[in-house]
Amino acid sequence: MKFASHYILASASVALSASISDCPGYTASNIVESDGKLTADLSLAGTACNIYGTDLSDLKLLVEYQTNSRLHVKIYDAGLQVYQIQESVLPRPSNPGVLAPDSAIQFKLTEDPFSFSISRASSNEILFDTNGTKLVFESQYVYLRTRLPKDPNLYGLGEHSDSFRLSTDSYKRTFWNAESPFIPRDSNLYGSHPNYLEHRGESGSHGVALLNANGMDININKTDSGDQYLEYNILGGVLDFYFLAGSSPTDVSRLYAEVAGLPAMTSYWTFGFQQCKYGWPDVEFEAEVVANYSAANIPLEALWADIDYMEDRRIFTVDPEKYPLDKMRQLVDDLHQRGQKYVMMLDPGVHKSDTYATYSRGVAVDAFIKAVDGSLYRGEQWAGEVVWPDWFAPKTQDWWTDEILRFFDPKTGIDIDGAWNDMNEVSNFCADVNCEPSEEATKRNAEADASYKALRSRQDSAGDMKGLPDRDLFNPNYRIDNHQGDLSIRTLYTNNTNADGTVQYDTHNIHGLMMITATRNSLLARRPNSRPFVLTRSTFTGAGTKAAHWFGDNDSNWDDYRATISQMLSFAAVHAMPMVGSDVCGFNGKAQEQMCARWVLLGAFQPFYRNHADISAPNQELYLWELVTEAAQKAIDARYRLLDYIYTAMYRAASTGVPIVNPLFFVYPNDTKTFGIDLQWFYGDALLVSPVTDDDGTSVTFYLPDDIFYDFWTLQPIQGKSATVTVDDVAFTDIPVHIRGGTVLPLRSASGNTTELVRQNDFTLIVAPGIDGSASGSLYLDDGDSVDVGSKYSDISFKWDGKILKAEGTFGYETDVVVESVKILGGEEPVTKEGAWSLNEAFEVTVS
Ligand SMILES: *[C@@H]1O[C@H](CO)[C@@H](O)[C@H](O)[C@H]1NC(C)=O
Ligand SMILES: *[C@@H]1O[C@H](CO)[C@@H](O)[C@H](O)[C@H]1NC(C)=O
Ligand SMILES: *[C@@H]1O[C@H](CO)[C@@H](O)[C@H](O)[C@H]1NC(C)=O
Ligand SMILES: *[C@@H]1O[C@H](CO)[C@@H](O)[C@H](O)[C@H]1NC(C)=O
Ligand SMILES: *[C@@H]1O[C@H](CO)[C@@H](O)[C@H](O)[C@H]1NC(C)=O
Ligand SMILES: *[C@@H]1O[C@H](CO)[C@@H](O)[C@H](O)[C@H]1NC(C)=O
Ligand SMILES: CC(=O)N[C@H]1CO[C@H](CO)[C@@H](O)[C@@H]1O
Repeated sequence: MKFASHYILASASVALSASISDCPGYTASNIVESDGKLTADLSLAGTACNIYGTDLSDLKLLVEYQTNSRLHVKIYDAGLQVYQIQESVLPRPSNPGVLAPDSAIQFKLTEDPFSFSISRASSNEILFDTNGTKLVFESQYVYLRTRLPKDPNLYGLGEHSDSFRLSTDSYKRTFWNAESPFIPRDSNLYGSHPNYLEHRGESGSHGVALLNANGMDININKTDSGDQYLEYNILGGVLDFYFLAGSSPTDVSRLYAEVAGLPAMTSYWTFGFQQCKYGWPDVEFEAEVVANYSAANIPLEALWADIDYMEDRRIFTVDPEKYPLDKMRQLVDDLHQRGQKYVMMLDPGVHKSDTYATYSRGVAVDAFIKAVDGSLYRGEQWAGEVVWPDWFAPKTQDWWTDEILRFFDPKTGIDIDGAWNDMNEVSNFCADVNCEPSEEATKRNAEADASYKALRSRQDSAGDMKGLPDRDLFNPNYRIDNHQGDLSIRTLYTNNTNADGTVQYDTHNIHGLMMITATRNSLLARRPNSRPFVLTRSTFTGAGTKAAHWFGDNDSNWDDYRATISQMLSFAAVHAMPMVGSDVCGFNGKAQEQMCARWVLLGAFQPFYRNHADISAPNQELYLWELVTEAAQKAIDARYRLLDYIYTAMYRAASTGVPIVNPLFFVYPNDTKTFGIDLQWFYGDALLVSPVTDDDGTSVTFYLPDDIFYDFWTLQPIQGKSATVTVDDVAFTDIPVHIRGGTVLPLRSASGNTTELVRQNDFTLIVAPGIDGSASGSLYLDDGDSVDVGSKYSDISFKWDGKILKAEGTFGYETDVVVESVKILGGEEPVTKEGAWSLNEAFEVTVS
């Protein structure tokens, strides 16, 4: 969904006489060290510089050795007034506590001026070091800088559309969730994940996660004398750091998931191919899309409904003419009968109209955000004049669940299989303070907010961590580089107060996370034993525990096709959000046939796989072109045969935090040539995908590490030589994919037109021996949908030693599906052994 018109308020830039280097810093005292813990007081070391706010004179330092590989460092105000992210929104990891000497990373304090460093215990290598610049901790500005080695390999700090390995020269990452049509480069986008992974090759990887929701700029740059640094410039909140010591990049992902929360396990069907379009005219047209997919022999797993279905763009309504309820129910029934799914959009903006029941019921329980005088805070969204849920208000969740239960009631309403939360940054079509929600909208709803005079005011009491009083919440002196302009442009006013006394200035970036949390809870209320499926545009640290994410309103061009790879890698490998993907073929603009064919193949090897386009873009359903149809049949066939392989990777991500897809350096951490690669990736950890990436190109030059690989399509071996390989004449219906030697790939022997049918097919095990002749892999099986599968799952490991393939593990999921063949790669031709090995117990296959 997009809103493309731009106009930005000119804002006065603040003339500064002082500079950060004039600030006095802090002095540490009263240092207390006990088992696995250190605390200290930090006092302002001189005259306040008050550069962008008021310097806080008394801070506290808390250092906790939480596990052998996780160190928590928190710097916060002694008065406990400064905003801290509510535990209810972002639960913190538990702290088992270890003794400091047992930790793989060590904290070192310098008292005056206060600074600290983090080093790796095994090598004393410094990972993070604030020496040389002074901490600034003000009411509306927090500043901290760490030195870094020359030209470091840094990844993460999403959401952005820049290279995966971040630029280290004059690079600014801004964090302020915003409507971002065309996903601009070098800009803040829809989500905020201020954590990074740094990879240092043979000496290891580590992670630095900052839990802070305030707007910020993180600068990665060099001083005039060439010293590399990374610095935080934050509009408020506390410095709440988790330092993660990994031995490998994969370890860092795993450790980060302990902090942000393990990703939600999604249902098997969510890996199917899905189709959406903003601007489908009516329900008959949708039914035709479904029929045309069947007729074209392109499997369609789920159909999506954008805002077209609503009456006057109001959530929880259907357009009585174009999308009447009875026909919608028929459509969903038909889909369900064929094993297909239906997902519908739910935006946060609620049309403000007394004749609209959803709104009235929300008003009755005080579910909406209020303005300074206690009246409802109004803005403009698809429905016209709208109000927004205050997710902090005590009854908002119940109201939201009630609306969802009513509208999506399987007996009387639309029995959806998932929900899509869009515009939840929050996006407001009202640009600025001079905007009145559109006249037409206001006319329709011209009535006073008489019942809203209960003034909502911030609580200023000490100790509640709800935000310091007396700040300029509208125009802070430090300006982050928000591409929309001032903080409140095209979103909620940052000076609005939430029901719990916190302010939007501090909580803006978590609105989307709160909405998807509420939606997920509501979906669980309607189907208590089905894994809820929520797709969100806006994200924050921890969003992977609730939802899937697509990369927003990109463009139907080759640049955005390429950008999907680094976007996917950042989310899946660094931000603990495995279920991600782009709008296949692009959202804005006209999709060109050859590009769409390539994109369908690319998307088939990314976790979330959906075609979607804007209302102003021509239709781009895959069956509309012959070439794309052929590409789609090939792509989806491969994807579906690999479905259990990727579902197993999803299970690993959800149960341990290891990434579902891998950058090359995750698999080859000592190979420096892999560190900058973001046009290739591993789907799971065994399949290397190397798409054609040049505009309209038919050849691709890609990197093969020093290892043995096997062409996924022909099964022929190819020895990698730490060098690039060029393949010419790659048809628009082809994508180079290689199996990494040393792996066992469980493949369904045949695909199916829905994932339900795929699940009924037997398996082929592809054994791809490594250089030493051995191989291993695994297969996770369950019913594909239950929230709690209990002991009814199988987790089978495969080990090939050159002669015997052993399958062992847990066999709790009963199935008639068997392994019908084992294929050993490596020779001129694969050696195939046929059989019918049950997946309900351990087995061995000898192949000679
Ligand atoms: C901090 O940096 C200064 C100047 O580079 C150096 O002299 C000093 O030893 C450093 N202190 C620590 C604790 O590293
Ligand atoms: C990076 O540092 C250079 C040299 O000090 C400076 O000119 C430039 O503005 C800095 N870039 C950013 C994004 O701060
Ligand atoms: C990378 O190098 C380190 C240090 O030399 C070594 O311990 C590690 O096993 C190597 N990793 C791989 C995957 O080769
Ligand atoms: C479905 O296919 C028919 C026959 O090719 C075509 O006339 C119709 O426009 C298609 N409908 C949609 C919604 O794509
Ligand atoms: C899938 O194929 C089966 C028969 O092969 C057919 O009965 C069914 O309608 C098809 N389903 C879809 C969604 O095309
Ligand atoms: C926020 O600031 C704007 C602009 O100064 C003002 O119009 C509005 O009343 C303020 N709202 C609150 C809730 O303080
Ligand atoms: C990020 C990016 O490449 N955005 C592009 C999206 O498409 C528009 C229109 O073609 C370009 O102007 C943007 O640069």
